[in-house]
Amino acid sequence: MSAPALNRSTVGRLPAAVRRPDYDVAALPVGIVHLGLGAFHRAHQAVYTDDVLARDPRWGICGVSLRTPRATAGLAAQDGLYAVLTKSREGTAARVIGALREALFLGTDRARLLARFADPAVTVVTLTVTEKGYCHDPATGRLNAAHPEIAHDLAHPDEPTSAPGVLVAGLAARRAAGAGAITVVCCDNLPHNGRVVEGIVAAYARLVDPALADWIGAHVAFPSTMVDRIVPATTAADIDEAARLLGIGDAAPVVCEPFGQWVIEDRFVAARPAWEAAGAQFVADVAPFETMKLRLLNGSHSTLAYLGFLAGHDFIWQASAAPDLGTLVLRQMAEEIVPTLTAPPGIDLAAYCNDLMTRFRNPALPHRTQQIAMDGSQKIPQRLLNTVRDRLAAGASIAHLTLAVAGWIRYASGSDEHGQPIAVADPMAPAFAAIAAAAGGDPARIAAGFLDLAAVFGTDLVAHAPFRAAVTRDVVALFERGVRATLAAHLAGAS
Ligand code: CS2
Repeated sequence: MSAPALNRSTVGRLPAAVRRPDYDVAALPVGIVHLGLGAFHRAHQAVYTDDVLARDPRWGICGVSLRTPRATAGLAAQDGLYAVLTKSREGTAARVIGALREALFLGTDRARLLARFADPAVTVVTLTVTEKGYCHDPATGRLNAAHPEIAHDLAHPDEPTSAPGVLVAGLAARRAAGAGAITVVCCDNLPHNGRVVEGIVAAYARLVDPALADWIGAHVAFPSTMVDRIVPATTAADIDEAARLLGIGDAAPVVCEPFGQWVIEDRFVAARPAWEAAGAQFVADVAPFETMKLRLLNGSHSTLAYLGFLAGHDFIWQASAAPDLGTLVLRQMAEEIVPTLTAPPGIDLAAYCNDLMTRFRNPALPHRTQQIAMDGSQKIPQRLLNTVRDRLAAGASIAHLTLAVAGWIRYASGSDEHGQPIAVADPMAPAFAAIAAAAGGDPARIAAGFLDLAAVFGTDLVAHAPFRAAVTRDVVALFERGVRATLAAHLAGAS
C-alpha cells in the first residue's frame, strides 16, 4: 500500500525530527513571483524565504514552470509542500518547506500569472531559468533578437513562452494596473546577472513598446546576486528516501548539500523579505563574489564534468576524488583562477578552494557529470573564457584552462572514447554536429570549427592565435591519446 501523500492535512503527522513550517501555510499571501520552478529554486531561495515567514508572512511564493507541467502537478496536489533532503557524509536531514503557495504552469496558467504581476502585494520577482533561458548571446550578454523563442514571442505578444517575453508581459500588466515598483532578482549563474537581465528586458521591451521600456527603466530594479548550493536532479531513490524519512509520500522532494550561500546587491525598489535573517548577505557590490563563484566553483565543475565524463566518471564526487582530475582542478584553481580574483570581503580564497574540493567530494550527493555538462555553450564563457581573457591580458599561463576548454570541445563533438555517441544537450548542438560531420574525424578541424564559434568565444578569442593553438593542441591530444594519458602528460609537464 502506498504511503499517504504530503499535504496540509498530513503535515502534522511528520516525525518530530522533520522540521516543518512554523507558520500558517494556508494563510500565506503571495508576495513573490518566481519564474523557473526547478529543483534549484526549491532548495535555495524558497528555503531562505521559508526561514523568514514565521516573523513576516507576506512572502508566499507563486512559482511558475515555463516549460513543463511535470513538477507543478505534483506540487499543486501537495498544497505546494515538499521536502528538502540535505545530504552529507553524516546522513540525510529532511525538512518540509511551505513557502511555495502556488505552483503554476505557464502553458495553462498564463492569466493567473499575469494577475500576480499586476498585484501590488507582489513586489519581488525571482528567476532561475538557467543560462540558456535568457535567450541571449552568451559571449556578449545581449538579447538575441533572432532567437526562435524571442521571434515567436514578439509575433505573439499575448502568448509569451520565453523568460524575457514573460517578464516583459508581466511588467506590462503591472504598469497597466498601476501596481507600482517591483524588483526582479536573477538567480542564475551569469556574470553581472542583474545588469544582463536588465539589458535583455530593456532591449525586448523597446522592441514591443518604447513607453513600456521607459516605465521599466523608472520602476524596476535588477539587483545582481551570487547564488550557491549544489542541487543534483532528484532521482527515484530520493523519492523513496523521502517517503522513508517523512513516513508519508512526497512526489516532489529536492536533494542538496548542507552548504548554501546567497549574496544580493542591495538595490531594491519595493518591499522585500528580510532574507538576511536567514543568512543571505546584502552588499553594495556582488561582483567579487560572483566572479569567485563562477570561476572557481562552476569553472571547476565544468572541468570535472567534461574531462570526468570522458574518463568514465558518472558523478562529480568520483571525478573530483580521482588523483589526476583532483590535482588538475586544484592546480587550475590555485595557479590560473585565483590570481585573476579579488578576494571578496571576509573570504580567504585558499580556504574557499579547499572547501570546494570537500563539497565536490561529498559522496552522498550523486551529481552527474552529464547534468553539469549540459548547455556548455552557455556556460563556458563565464566559467572558463573570462578567466582566460584575464590571464592573456596579464601575459600569464592558460595551460590548465585550455585543457578544460578542449575537454568541452571533445565532449561536444558528440562521441566518447569508445566511439559511442554522447547525448549532447545544448541549444547549439546542431551546430556542433555539423562541425563534427564536416571535420570527418580530424581533431584539428574539429577544434577549428568550434573555435570559430563567436557566440561562445567572442570575436576576440576567435581571432587569438596563441589561444587557438593551445586549445587545438589539447583537443588533438585528447582525441589521439585519450583523457587519462593526456592528463598524465599534462600534470607531469605543465609548470
Ligand atoms: C552546476 C551548477 O549544473 C551546473 O552547471 O555547475 O548548477 C552548480 O551546482 C551550482 O551553481 C552550485 O551553486
